[in-house]
Amino acid sequence: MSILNEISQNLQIGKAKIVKELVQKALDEGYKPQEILNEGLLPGMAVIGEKFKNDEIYVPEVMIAARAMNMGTELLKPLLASSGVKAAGKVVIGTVAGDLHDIGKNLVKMMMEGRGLEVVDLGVDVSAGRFVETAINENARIIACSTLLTTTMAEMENVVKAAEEAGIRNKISIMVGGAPVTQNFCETISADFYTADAASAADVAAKICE
Ligand code: B1M
Repeated sequence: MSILNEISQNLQIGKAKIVKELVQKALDEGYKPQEILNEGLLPGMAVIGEKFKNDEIYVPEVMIAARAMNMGTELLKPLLASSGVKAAGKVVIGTVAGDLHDIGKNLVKMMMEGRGLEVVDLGVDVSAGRFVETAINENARIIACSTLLTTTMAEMENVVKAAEEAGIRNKISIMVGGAPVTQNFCETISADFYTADAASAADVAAKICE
């Protein structure tokens, strides 16, 4: 079995410590951080997602796998810096109110930091008001909202409205993303940018801050 496969398998059974060791081993063997993420960690999480959907596993198993995923990505964090031009600017990021998923959001944060952006991470279950208040206090250029639940997508529109009400809409770019979000949805709620994955989100954010 290839080491990337081993990472995926161990992630699926929630062996966080082994995942961390294998990620380190893969790095030592010369695998690129992006390769470890895209061909080891993410496919493991995709299997978990499929099993969860089909009621083959339940919340505790998913949480254990998520912890293993986070331990693996933590190790890759300093290495995922892009070779592109460094951008300077501040981003306020969070998962919207009602949603506790943070793996995708953490990846976006990681990639943005890799592009030289300063990222203020508000965590999960973040209200529209808190996104906007923090953006004002931190003088941020971008608000980045993530969501994984169809039921909380509407919260993104509240962020756009809160930015309008606070009078900062023309000074701030609002980025949206997460599994149920689409370009069409982004346009419907009058957000500025939708990206499908963390690396593209970092590319767009870096461009905004150039
Ligand atoms: Co949840 N969950 N979950 N869950 N969970 C999903 C999302 C679900 C699709 C599973 C399913 O049924 N198939 C489903 C949502 C269905 C829907 O809305 N239609 C679901 C559900 C129903 C729930 C609960 C309601 C379950 C319950 O309690 N009965 C509950 C909700 C809790 C809440 O939030 N209030 C719940 C709970 C959980 C756990 C806590 C157990 C755990 C989260 C742990 C954690 O995040 N720390 C969890 C997990 C892990 C998942 C799945 C299995 C995996 C999500 C994940 O981390 N994927 C997920 C199934 C799936 O996605 N297939 C599922 C890996 C991650 C890297 O991908 O976050 O999509 P993702 O990020 C991507 C892109 O979307 C993008 O970049 C990343 C890749 O580069 N991206 C952005 C993300 N944010 C972005 C922002 C951007 C740009 C790109 O710009 C700002």
